[in-house]
Amino acid sequence: MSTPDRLELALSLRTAAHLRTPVPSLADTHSLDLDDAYAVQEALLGLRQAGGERLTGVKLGFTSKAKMAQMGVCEIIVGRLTDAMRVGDGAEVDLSGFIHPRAEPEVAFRLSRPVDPDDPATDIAACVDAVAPAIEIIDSRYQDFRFTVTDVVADNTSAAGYAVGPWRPLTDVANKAVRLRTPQAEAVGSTAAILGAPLHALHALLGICRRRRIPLAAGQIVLAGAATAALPLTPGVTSCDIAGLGTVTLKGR
Ligand code: OOG
Repeated sequence: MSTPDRLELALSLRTAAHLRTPVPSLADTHSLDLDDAYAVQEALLGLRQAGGERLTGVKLGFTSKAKMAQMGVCEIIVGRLTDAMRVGDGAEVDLSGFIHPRAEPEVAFRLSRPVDPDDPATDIAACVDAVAPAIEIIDSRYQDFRFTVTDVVADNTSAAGYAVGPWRPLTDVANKAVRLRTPQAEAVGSTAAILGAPLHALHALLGICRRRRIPLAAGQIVLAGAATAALPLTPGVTSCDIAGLGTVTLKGR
């Protein structure tokens, strides 16, 4: 796929988000491979940066079987987070800014050092200094949240918002109870659902960043992927509680 074609797809996804009008799967009308999809994602990030947004981190998708089963995608993917997506812990979120938002319970890691994915000796866990509970807001720009793996990568892995709770020095976060509560529903699980342990998600991230030339800078955060299926984000308080890490909330209105 040519660079102008990739840019055109990025523009159509950005317009879908701005107008809150979802589009059909790109796979219906384009032959897109994973290289094209990550290039569309990169172009979308470039459009955000041209509008003044700053990259704040990365997120993983489909690191749990619960999410793979919910969406029918079985490949680990990476998307980008920017400061415009950040929601303060406990802050209000205007739901009218989304198409069909969903909430996911996540573990967030903070990078204290830049990570060099090309160095085979890189120990990504040693570059992490803190961990926190987080809620990710996903909002697919595709109709009915229906997409292929290339669609969702192109759409920046449905990234739309995130709230991070209190940071604490990196501790063992394997096999901790996870509870996501919205005003209408609840999902419970364990951090063990995230590739056996959330730290494994960091190793998966390193491999993808190496292949896709995605840089990881000091100060950025990493969302390790949802431990449970996502729940619709509705008006009222949504919370994510992770045993030993604490709670993060946001308030939809
Ligand atoms: C794609 C994003 C998946 C996760 O944590 O697995 C994701 C989607 O389900 O729309 O963020």
